[in-house]
Amino acid sequence: MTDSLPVAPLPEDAAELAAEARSDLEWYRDAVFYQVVLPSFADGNKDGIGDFVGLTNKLDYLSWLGIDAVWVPPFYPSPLGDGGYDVADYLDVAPQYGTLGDFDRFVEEAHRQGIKVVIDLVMNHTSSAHPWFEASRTDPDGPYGDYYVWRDTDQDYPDVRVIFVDTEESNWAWDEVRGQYYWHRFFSHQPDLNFENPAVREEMLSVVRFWCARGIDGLRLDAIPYLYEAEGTNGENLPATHHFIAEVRRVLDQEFPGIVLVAEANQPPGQVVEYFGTPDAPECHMCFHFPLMPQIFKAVKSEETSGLLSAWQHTPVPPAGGLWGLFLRNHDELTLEMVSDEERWQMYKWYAPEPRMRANVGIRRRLSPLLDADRPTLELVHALLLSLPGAPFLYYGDEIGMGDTIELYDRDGVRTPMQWDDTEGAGFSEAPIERFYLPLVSREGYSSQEVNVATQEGDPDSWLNWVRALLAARKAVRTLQDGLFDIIQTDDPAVFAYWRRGTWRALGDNAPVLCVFNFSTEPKVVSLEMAEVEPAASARWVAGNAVVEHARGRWQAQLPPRGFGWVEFG
Ligand code: TEU
Ligand code: CA
Repeated sequence: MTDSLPVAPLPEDAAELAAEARSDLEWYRDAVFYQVVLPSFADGNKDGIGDFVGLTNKLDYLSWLGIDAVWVPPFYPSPLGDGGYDVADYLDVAPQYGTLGDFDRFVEEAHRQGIKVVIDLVMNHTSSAHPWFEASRTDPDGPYGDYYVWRDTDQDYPDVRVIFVDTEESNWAWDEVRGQYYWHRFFSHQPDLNFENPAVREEMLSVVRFWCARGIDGLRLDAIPYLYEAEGTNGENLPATHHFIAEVRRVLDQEFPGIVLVAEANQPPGQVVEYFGTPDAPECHMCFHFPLMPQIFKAVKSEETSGLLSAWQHTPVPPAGGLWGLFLRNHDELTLEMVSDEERWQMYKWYAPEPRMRANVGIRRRLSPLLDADRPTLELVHALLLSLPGAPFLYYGDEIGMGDTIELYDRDGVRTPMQWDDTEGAGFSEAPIERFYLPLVSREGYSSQEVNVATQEGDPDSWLNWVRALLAARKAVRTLQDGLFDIIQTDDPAVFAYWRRGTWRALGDNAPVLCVFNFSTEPKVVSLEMAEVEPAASARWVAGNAVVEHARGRWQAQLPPRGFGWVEFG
C-alpha cells in the first residue's frame, strides 16, 4: 500500500451535532452502518464461534471507528445450510450465539454507546427443518398444511428464474413425505412460505413485534421481492408483495415509531424504488442500491465513469424520508445480476480470472483483494461510498483490508474470522484454531499476522486509521450526510464529480460540498462545470488530495492518479 492521504480533523462540536441528528425518528438519515457476520466476528465463550457476548465486547471498537448502526445477519436457530438464512425458529437465538438474554444485553449496551441495531428478517422462506414445514409435509389438512406453496406438478410458474444457478435447476422440489412438490426461490432446503395464507402473514407480524419489543432499531428485509407468486408473471415485485410490506410498515409506524426497514431487493432501479412505497402506503425507509455497486468496480478497471453516471441518471430520487442503502461488498458474492451480459463477462475477466472466484451470478471475493490492496483505489471507492447520497454500509474487515479464501464452500470465503491481532487465534477466539467456525485467511499478504486491527490501530498511517478519519470527516460535514445531489459536468470521462448541497432537513444554509474523483491511473487536470460559483469563493478542503482552483477563467481540479477531493464552498 502507498502513502495515505490526509483527512481534515474532526471539529469539536461534531459529536454533539451527530447526537442531535440521531435523536429524532429519522436517525438513519445520517447514519453509517456496519455489517458483521456474527459467528466470525468475536468469540466470547472460547468455543471457536463468534457470539453476542463477543460482539458486545467489540462495541467500543465500532464506536471508536465511528459507526452509527450495526447490522447482524440471521442469528436464529438454523441448520446453517445458508449461513442462517435458513431459519428453524424465528423467536430465539441459536445456542451457539448465546441466549435471548445475551441478545438483550447486546442491544442495551449498543444503545448505551449510541449504536443502533439492525437485524435480519427472512420472511420469504424458512428452513425445511422449521417445525412449520415438518407439520406441513406430514399433515396436509392440519393447521400448517397451507403454510407453504404445494403443488401436484412442478410445471407452475414457468416464467420464474432460478437464483442459485450453481446448485438448483428448478424452483420446485419433490417432497417424499407429502407426495407433492413445494416451491423454493433459493436452496431446496428453503421452502417458500405461502403468503396467500393469512395465518402466515399474521405469524410474520408476530415475529416483527417480538423483535421490535426487544428494542431493535431496524429490520433488513431479506429477499423481499419474492413473497408472492402469480401465474403469468416472473414472481418478483408483485403488487401483493408490496401490499404486505406496507402492512409491516404500518405496524411499525403505529406500534414502534423510529424502527426502520431496509429492503434487500436485488432488482433494477425502477423496481427497487417501489419498495419505498407511496405516500399513502409507505414501505421501506432504505433500499439497497444493487445496480450501482458493480458500476463502481467497472469504473475502477475501465478508468472511465460513463456507467456510474448512467446508473445515477437512472436512479429515481427516493420519496421524502427514503434513502438508498449504498455498499461495496457484503456477505454474499459481488452480484452481477444487475449488469448487461457484456458487462458481466467483462467484470468476470477483470475480477474473477480464476473459475473458483465465481459463484452463482457473481464473484466470491472481498474488497481488498478485488482492488489488489491498492491503497489509492481503496481510498477512492470509500470516498465515493461515503459521499454519495444514501446510507453507507461497510462490511466487517474491509476497514482493515481483510482478504478472502475462495476455496471455502459457497460464500464462506468472504465470511472468515475477523482479524483482531497477530496472535495465533487472531484475537477472534481463544479456542484451538481447529475449532474455529471457519479457518482464518492464510493467503500471503492477508494473514492475520499481516492484516489485523491491533497493528493498524497503533499506526497513524494505517488503512484503518484512514477509514476512521474519513468517517469522522463525513460526520463533521452535515451536507455530506444528507444533502441534495447534482452531477457536475467535467471534460474528462475518467473524472466523476458532483455537488452535495442544501439538505432535506432545516439546514438550508449549509455550505455546498464539491466531490470529485479521478478513476484514471494517470494524473488529471479537468475543468468543472460550476460557473455559478464566484471565482473568489473560498474553498475549504475537507478530505482527499485534489487541488481545486479558479484558473484561466474556469474552475478546475488537479487530481493525482485515483485521487479525490471533498471541498466545501462558501
Ligand atoms: O440474498 C438474496 C438475494 O437477493 C440474492 O439475489 C443475492 O443477490 C445473491 O444471489 C445471494 O447470494 C439473501 C441473502 O443475502 C443471502 O445470503 C441468502 O442466501 C439469500 O437471501 C436466501 O435467503
Ligand atoms: Ca462462542
